[in-house]
Amino acid sequence: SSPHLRSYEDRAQKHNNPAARALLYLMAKKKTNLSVSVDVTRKKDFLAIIDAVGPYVCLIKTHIDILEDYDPSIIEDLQALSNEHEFLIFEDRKFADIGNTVALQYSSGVYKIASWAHITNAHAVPGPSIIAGLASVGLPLERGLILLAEMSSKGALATGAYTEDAVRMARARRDFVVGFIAQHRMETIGARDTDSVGDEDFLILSPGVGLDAKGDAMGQQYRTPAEVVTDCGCDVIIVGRGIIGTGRDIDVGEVQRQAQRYQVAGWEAYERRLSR
Ligand code: 5BU
Repeated sequence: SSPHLRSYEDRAQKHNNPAARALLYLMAKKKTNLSVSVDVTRKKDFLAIIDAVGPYVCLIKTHIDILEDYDPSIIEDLQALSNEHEFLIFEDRKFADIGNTVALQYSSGVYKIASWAHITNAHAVPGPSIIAGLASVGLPLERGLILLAEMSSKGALATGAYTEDAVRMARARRDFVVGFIAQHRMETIGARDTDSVGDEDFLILSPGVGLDAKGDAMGQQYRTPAEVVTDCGCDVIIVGRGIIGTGRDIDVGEVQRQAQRYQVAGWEAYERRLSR
């Protein structure tokens, strides 16, 4: 049956990719399908938020390049929090170049993303070579890749045939591609042209989740955890401003309360989906 009708625990036991297995295992153990997107520019806020939301999340999503006071010690602190609170790390890097270039961007430069991010993501636009390039670095490190099949922003071009071709690319590299950024499940796409669909288990990670706002002034669109997880069968809810707020000053107590609120909403939506 479709992965979204099975428990995270069952899926963890059967998944072939180590990063996906670890994520599904943590989701079941901590009873959370929440990923917090820590989109802040100061190291102090970044680490304080992660420490506060750590108990409620399965995955911390980063944009490491927006930190103004980045230094390599931030990664050590992030890893210590990841071990303490038991969450995985997802760098939302959205790679989009030829295989040789993305391999360098993933392994090297200032951030050395492959050395600390269990999961990262990529656009499908360059074709299969982008997966080959990233896999050459990530597979030996037991990493997982998420392909962008859809986006949450208004007017996104990743629709229709593009989304279908992204799914086909992923199916050809199920050792490394563990899921999609998408707004729906992808199993029904192109199901006729492959016989591997039956046992495939792609995680659907969905950004654009909010309990209070419907969108922002720059085209972001929000759906509720119930719409995303129960109705559309997505696996992980990604929440940024719904939890960390929009102001310059961070209220860590409020951030923690919101994280707990989204954890409960996401988990209830998952339990409702399984009981349907
Ligand atoms: P928000 O504050 O919950 O709107 O933040 C959403 C985050 O998810 C933000 O870091 C985006 O870069 C990211 N995102 C997204 O919003 N929509 C997408 O389709 C993709 C990523 Br891919």
